[in-house]
Amino acid sequence: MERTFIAIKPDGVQRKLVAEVIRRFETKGFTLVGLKLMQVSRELAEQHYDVHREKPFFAGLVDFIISAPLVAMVWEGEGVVASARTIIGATNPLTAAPGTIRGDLGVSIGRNLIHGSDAVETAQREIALWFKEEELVSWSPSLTDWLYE
Ligand code: IDP
Repeated sequence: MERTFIAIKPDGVQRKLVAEVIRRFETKGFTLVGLKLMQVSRELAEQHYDVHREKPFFAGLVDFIISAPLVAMVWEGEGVVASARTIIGATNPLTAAPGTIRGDLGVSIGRNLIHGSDAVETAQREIALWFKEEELVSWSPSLTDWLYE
């Protein structure tokens, strides 16, 4: 089964949108296998956004990510990496489609509420960066036969 890394960024936590975000992944049919509220270190934030190190928004992004608690999660399911990106919506909430998390709940690219891995390989790297193996729980929800043919 595929897994992806999802983070509810500090703006999502401050705006009390944790339950709203989790609801969207749960009701879709994905399985939560890891969850923690974290005050992120600068080192972890910089490692996570390493590909953006040279971008003009990098410093502000890292400062924002470490400014308040964040919720880190791992979700599992068939095709969950790409599907989670669809559920999350485009990077800029102003142009993100209605029905997506960013499209429904945000207005600013620098406060776009949520992170989701952009590819299967990225998900593997991010899960290993954010979670220890023993923090992830492998389990089969009893609903599985009603979700998958
Ligand atoms: P993604 O989160 O949709 O995958 P990326 O292009 O990987 O988007 O950018 C990572 C994060 O960096 C975005 O979610 C957003 O928080 C921030 N970001 C991207 N572009 C800008 C920008 O132009 N201004 C401010 N922040 C940005």
